[in-house]
Amino acid sequence: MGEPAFPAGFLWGTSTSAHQVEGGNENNDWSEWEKQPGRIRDGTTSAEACRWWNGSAEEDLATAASLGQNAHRLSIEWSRLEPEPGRWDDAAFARYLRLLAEMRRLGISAMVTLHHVTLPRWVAARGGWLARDIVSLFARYAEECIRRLGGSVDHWVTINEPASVAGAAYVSRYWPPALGSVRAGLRALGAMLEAHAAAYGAMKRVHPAASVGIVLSTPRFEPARTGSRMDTLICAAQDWVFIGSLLRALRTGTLLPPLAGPARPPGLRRSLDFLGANYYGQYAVRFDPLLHERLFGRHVQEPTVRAGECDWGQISPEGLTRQLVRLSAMEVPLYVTENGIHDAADAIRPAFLTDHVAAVHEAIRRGADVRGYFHWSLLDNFEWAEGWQPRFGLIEVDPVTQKRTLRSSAHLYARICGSNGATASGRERGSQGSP
Ligand code: IFM
Repeated sequence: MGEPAFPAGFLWGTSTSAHQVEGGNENNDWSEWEKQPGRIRDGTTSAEACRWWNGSAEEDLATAASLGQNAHRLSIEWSRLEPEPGRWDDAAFARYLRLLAEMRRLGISAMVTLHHVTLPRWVAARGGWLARDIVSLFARYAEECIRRLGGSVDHWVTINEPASVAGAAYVSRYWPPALGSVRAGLRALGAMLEAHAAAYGAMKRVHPAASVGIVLSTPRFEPARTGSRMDTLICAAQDWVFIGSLLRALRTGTLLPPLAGPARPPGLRRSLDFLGANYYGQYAVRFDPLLHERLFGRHVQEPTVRAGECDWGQISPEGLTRQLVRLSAMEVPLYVTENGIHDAADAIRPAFLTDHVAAVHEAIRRGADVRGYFHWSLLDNFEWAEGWQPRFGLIEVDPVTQKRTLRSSAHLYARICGSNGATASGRERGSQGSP
């Protein structure tokens, strides 16, 4: 197999999130939302999801370990841990502790996200990310989590994809609370950055050596028409609102327009020990004077895969390399915390997987300090407003029977993990795409 292609100790894993896999979450904003007619495109609900809360997590992670994965990124469910303001649920903490202990036994490093899309109902009732006291509530929750689970977690993520949540839930009406207001979205985004900083500070006070970061969605935006000044301008504006302004805020501690909130949220400057990048593809942005809620930019690329309103962009491994090189300016270790494609037939995924791992390798070659790659997802799960139709898993799941079937890509990824990436790096690409 030759020299390992990636740095020693590289994390090879997969990602999931609590609401998407646990099942039986009845106390968060999505549990109510997904039951309302028309909210979920295929009419499904998360229901039992993948039954991770009731024991399947350990079995699925044992499969992951047997496939050579040495890391997993999961999220914990705030509504289970703090079902009412200030009341901590010991049994829920114990459940996560059992899971984390099993991961350690299996040799799987744990990256744990505190907030991945859902909010407890009681937080949502106060206004969610617009609630007056959301920053202190989130910091208190983060502090309790690190106190109780800190010894079992290798990396903490405060918030997953703040800009996606602000966009889908506050600017659009695609996720709850469906406010449909650009202003609310920008306030929610500012609040998430403020809450991240407060959580970071609270966690470091408990465990100064803890590794705490944030995960951003980092699609690539490109002007649709070369030479069009308007496309170029709007493209830069979308990139700024979705990615650039967040990077800048995290680096300098200052919220610049259009982000709303205090100009310098306490503790925001350099409040990250690592940065996670979720990357699915590239958007071609075309000026459209009527599309104000999308900053006058329509995405006109031919999507490789689309589900309903959700378009993960055009496949572009090169875009991942470029984003990782760009993110290096943050001067912290980087992780690809999500990357994947919904492809029930597993026809596109093998080449997608190999090419994106190779793209990470190329970024490292160009100087990016990338320490791990987490494929989205280990197994099919509940894809929010799109329901169960998009299938992102290396493992196929029948949500009714709960039967698991390994897709070819699961075996391909096992070879990548087992060779520390050599089978997908530039040097040994002979079998590219073949399962
Ligand atoms: O399933 C989602 C995940 O929850 C957040 N990032 C994108 C994934 C695929 O859409």
